[in-house]
Amino acid sequence: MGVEEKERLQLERLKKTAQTVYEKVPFYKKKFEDSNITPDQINSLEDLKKLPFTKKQDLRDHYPFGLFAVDQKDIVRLHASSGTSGKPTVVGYTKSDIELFSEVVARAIAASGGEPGNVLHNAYGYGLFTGGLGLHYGSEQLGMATVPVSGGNTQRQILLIEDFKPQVICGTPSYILNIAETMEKMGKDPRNTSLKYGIFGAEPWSEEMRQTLEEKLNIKAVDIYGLSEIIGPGVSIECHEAQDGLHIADDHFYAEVIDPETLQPLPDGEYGELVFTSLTKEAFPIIRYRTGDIAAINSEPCKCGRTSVRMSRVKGRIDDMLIIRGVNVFPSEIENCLLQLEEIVPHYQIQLKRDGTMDQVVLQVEVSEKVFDECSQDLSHLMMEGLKSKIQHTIKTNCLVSIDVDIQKPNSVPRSEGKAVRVVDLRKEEALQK
Ligand code: DLL
Repeated sequence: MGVEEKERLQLERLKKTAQTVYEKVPFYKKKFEDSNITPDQINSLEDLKKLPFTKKQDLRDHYPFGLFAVDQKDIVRLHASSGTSGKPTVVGYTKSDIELFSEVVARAIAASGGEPGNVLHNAYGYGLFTGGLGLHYGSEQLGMATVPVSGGNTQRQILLIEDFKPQVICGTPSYILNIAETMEKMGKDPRNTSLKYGIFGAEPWSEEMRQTLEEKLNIKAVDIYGLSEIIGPGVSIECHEAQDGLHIADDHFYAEVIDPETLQPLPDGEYGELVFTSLTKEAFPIIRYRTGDIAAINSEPCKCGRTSVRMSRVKGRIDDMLIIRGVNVFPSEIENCLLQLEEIVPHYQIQLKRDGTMDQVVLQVEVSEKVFDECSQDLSHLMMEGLKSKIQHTIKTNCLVSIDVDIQKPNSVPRSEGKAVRVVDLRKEEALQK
């Protein structure tokens, strides 16, 4: 769709959404009144900036169904994301929302390289998480034979990949890496499967991790992004043609980037917090939702021909950003460094500890089997000290932070079957033990 035509459509849909939430959801009516705005004052896309933001806490405060804009009888599906603290955030879908969800995911799979008639191996978790069912409905909508394997039971996944011969695989990048490594351990070559394309997301991952997965599995891998509050997966995806930024389904989800401190919109290309407004959802329309995710947007045309606005890879969540002696760093930036070193494997965990009154950040990494054998399976060898300073040096050079490194033997860092846990805060536990 041409940009002007798209903007006309976005405005028409925005006006309707603003009107609906004002009439149907008391929370929005009050928010609009507090900001002295009525829906009829929305006359351009610029006017969106007059509308108040919505935050995760607002969803929690109205748990479970308080922000729904339709009668309970029109809801056909509920999903929820597990909150790290307290109650989960719940989202609802009408029949037409499920059609929209399927449509945007079908488009996403097509952008990734999948085609009607292909087989899709879906290793995203099925359940309250939107990943499994989201990819499932989209894949069926596109006309693919969908294998609803979900996460876990890795050896059986490998058997199904060998026997069903899927062209497309999807799952979190950390779990797909786990599958590829398990294949290697079983003496199978992961480059020799039927797979051609991978659709990986639901957690931050780095460009280096893409290269690792593409090489290990002999596929083309794209990044898919989404969050349950907006719909689930399919909010945006890279195209396999360019692999250069994620195309936002912006006829349905309008994106902004703001400075998380001043809340002012940022221009194209500048990193800040992603904010989305749904334009067509019925059950759970959402206005200016602050995602907590850090990325930049870009309105330049893409070489694939799609006219949608693109977003960069998500660097991470604001909550996961580490501040080490005043320097900000995201786990995905540390991952980038680790993947440059062939002595270690790309499984890692960052532990936050307390040493007296000082916060301590310890990076747990794992040596490769090869290095482990070379040092006679003894990690205390001098060589390990050399490796430790090499890792520290790489991180210092690339991320400008000094970090403690704890080198472990193979298979000691927990493997992921869904979203990987990259940062573990041990400070509270330590305080309790004292
Ligand atoms: O993770 C939806 C999804 C499923 C996306 C499958 C992609 C594939 P939630 O569980 O609500 O929904 O978690 C949303 O996960 O705010 C980001 O912080 C993070 N996230 C999702 N995709 C990416 C990505 C699903 N590609 C939260 N890169 C979001 C980085 C991502 N972070």
